[in-house]
Amino acid sequence: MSDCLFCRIVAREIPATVVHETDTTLAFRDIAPQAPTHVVLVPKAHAADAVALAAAAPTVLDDLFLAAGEVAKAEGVADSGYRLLFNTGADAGQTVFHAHLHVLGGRPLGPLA
Ligand code: D5M
Repeated sequence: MSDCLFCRIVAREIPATVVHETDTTLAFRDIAPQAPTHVVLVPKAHAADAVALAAAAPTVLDDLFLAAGEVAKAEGVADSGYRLLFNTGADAGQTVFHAHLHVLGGRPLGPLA
């Protein structure tokens, strides 16, 4: 999708700080980090949100979680703990409508709002 921000990052048309890549996923640093570690992981193939991804390509959802574990290890937050988060829809605060898994860590995160 040429008008999708994260498709354009996957296509390397827009720069991002990539920290991990697999055949099906790409992980890059969030442009507005909410924690010392804040990485977003996206499927390379477009899906609007996590539920759409689960319907279209469930194995890629697995790939995202496995990649998130690798990112957490590489970032040094695997032992202390980290948050995995999919915002889904406008009321949840989803602003980019290409499924993405946030990996947040590096400080105590507190309860969800
Ligand atoms: O999360 C969308 C996230 O995407 C939000 O935390 C900012 C991040 N973002 C937006 N543009 C970029 C670029 N260009 N690079 C890296 N990160 C970016 P949401 O769950 O939809 O609110």
